[in-house]
Amino acid sequence: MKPAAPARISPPPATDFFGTAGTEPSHREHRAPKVFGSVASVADRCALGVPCLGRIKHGISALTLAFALLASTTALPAAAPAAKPNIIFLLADDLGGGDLHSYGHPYARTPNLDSLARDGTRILQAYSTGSTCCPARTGLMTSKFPATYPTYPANGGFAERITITELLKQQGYATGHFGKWHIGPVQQPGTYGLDSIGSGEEESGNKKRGDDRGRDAHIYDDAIKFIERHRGGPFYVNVWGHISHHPVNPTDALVQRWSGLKVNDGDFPPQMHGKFNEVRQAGGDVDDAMRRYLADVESLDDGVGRLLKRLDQLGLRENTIVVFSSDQGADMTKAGNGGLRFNQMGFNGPVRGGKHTHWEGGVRVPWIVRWPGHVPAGRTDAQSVISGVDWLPTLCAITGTNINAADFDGEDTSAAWLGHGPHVRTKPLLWKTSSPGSDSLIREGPWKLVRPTRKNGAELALYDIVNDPAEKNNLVSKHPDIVKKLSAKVAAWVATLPKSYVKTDDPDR
Ligand SMILES: [Ca+2]
Repeated sequence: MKPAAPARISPPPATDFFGTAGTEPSHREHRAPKVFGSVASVADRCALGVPCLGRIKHGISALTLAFALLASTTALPAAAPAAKPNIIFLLADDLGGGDLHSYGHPYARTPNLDSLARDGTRILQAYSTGSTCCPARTGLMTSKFPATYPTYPANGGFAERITITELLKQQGYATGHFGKWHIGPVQQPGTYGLDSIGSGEEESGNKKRGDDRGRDAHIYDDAIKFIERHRGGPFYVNVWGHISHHPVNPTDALVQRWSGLKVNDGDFPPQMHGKFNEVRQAGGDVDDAMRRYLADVESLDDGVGRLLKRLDQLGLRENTIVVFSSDQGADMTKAGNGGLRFNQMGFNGPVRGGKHTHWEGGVRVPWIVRWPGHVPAGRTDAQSVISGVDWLPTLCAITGTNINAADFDGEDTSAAWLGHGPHVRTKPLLWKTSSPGSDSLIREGPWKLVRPTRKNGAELALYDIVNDPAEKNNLVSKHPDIVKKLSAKVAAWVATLPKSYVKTDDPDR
């Protein structure tokens, strides 16, 4: 049994989730990412796992490179095709952007997720495609913005749109999905090209809450078994847990690990003080609420640790891409219809808003990618702006899966993953909930424009996210030219969207 947490834990590493985000370069500083089977340079092909004459370092002379190329084609037998990398996607549910120790939480214990960050790269400006569960997962699976679907995908599925799992299935991948679903009415093997689908919503609730390993432990059990079955690879697996979605109610044994914790408001920025005050004013106990929340998160980290350990035991560490993220920002204590949710202590960092909002606190998410020997270890990328819609095209580039880029809303960000340089977007990020009258938003370069509808009476807003991630300063009057340009872009996008949406009773829409 782990010792109880001390009242105060040593300060976390430098908090740079939002604090040091740099400006996006004004031009593309890196070469276009290369893919399997393309005319990639030797260095790029090494980086992507293609066999080559050792890892060729930067700075190699042209003559040496030419010799190496000549040798590889004339003096040596043809190399066997490279083993395509396995892919494991660990997705938390409603986990805040500041909820990990490595993202600056003053108390959280997340050593296994922190090890992923230490052994891989964190991309700090990572976005969800929606501020709730299904819209966020829709962007990840299909590389289409959720507002492009006339029927809410949780109800109607992805219709004719292709998914990343179908594409990888066609490439010979074994495909699995374990945990939360929320992406369609049919959840059985074969859906979206998935060979194996584990327990979903119906298994997620009270049935599994008695497990002293945490409510997601069974999901990690199933994912580990899938990995064992397909250890010969290649495999792709979604491990989509329920932590830290409401209700947060871990077992007493888990909470006991945090018995010494007392919350000091000063350890958090003012954004969290509002949550604390709401709970206190309603007669709640912030210390108790925080202990329960952190116990829930710690049990997620335990599950990640078990999976990573098994990966090592199976000898799969080197050829497996592991990505960790959250579907959107942490929930607010007042969200939903059930009154105040004392235990929703998720921390979004020093920004505004949370789940159900399009403030940075609602759509900015952690993004960690580990791929030993390919993705730089211990690196923080503060400049690239990436999104859930980029998941599909990025993996297609890495696995040599041909797609027509114009069919998708995202773009290939593999160069940023591989450390070739910051990703510079050619397509803007766009948000809108599936309602004709809802606000629409765009992120392009450092700018985020909020275009309100007449209905809600909200104001047109322009924020410089790089310098003002907390969205405090509305710059509409200062930059009318940018407002005009971005307003036109987002209006043109809205004009392409469905004029009406099939109604859904999903409270999470
Ligand atoms: Ca969620």
